[in-house]
Amino acid sequence: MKLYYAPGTCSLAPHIVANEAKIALDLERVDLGKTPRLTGSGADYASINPNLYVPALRLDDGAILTEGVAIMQYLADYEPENKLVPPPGTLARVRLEQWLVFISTELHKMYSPWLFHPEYGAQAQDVARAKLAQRLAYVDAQLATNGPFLLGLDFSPADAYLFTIVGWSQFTKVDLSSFTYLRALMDRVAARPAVREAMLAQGLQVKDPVAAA
Ligand SMILES: N[C@@H](CCC(=O)N[C@@H](CS)C(=O)NCC(=O)O)C(=O)O
Repeated sequence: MKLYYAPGTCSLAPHIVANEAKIALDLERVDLGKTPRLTGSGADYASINPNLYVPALRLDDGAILTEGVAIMQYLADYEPENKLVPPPGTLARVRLEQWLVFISTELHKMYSPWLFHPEYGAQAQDVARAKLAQRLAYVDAQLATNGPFLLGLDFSPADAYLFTIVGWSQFTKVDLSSFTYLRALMDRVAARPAVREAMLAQGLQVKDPVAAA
C-alpha cells in the first residue's frame, strides 16, 4: 500500500496509524505548493485524487482510498490483531467514529483553511479561534474524566488524528495553555515510537523523548 502525503499535514495521522498497526507503507510525497501538484515520482496528483488534497491511499490492487477518517479505519482494521480499533458493530467503535468525525469537522476544518490563510481576514480567524477554544475545552474536559486517551485507557486512531491537528496550534496561535489534559495527551502521543518514526520519515522535528514522556 502507498500513502500519498505532504509533511506537516493531516496525512501524518494515517501514517501514524499504519506504524502502530505495523503495516509497512510505501510513501510518496505530494508537492502541495505548486500547480500542477506533482508527486515524488512525477505523477500529476489530480489523476490520483481529483480533489487534490492529501492523504490518499493506493491499495495493492490499485484502488485509491481518500478521506483520512476512512483511511485510518481501513488501516487499523487491516491488522485487527493489533487491536487499534474496537470491533465493528460495538458501541466502542461508534465512539471512535464519533471522535474521528468531531476532529475532522470541528477541529481540522476549523484550523484549516482559516488559520493558515491570513488573507481570509482577522474576523474569520477570530471566529475560528473562538470556536476552537470552546471545542478544545470540551476535549480537555472529556480527557479529564475519561482519559488518558480519547477512548479511555487505549490509544486509538482518534489520538493520532487529534495529535496531528492540535499540533498545528503553535503555528496558528491557538492557545493550549489552559488545557492540561490535552497537553498531557499531546506529550504522551509524541513519545510513542510509532509516532516518532512517522514524523522522522516525513522529515518533521520530534521532541526529546525524555522531555516528552
Ligand atoms: N476531507 C479531507 C481533507 C484533507 C485536507 O484538508 N488535506 C489538506 C492537508 S491537511 C490538503 O491537502 N490541503 C490542500 C488542498 O486542499 O488543496 C480529509 O479529511 O482527508
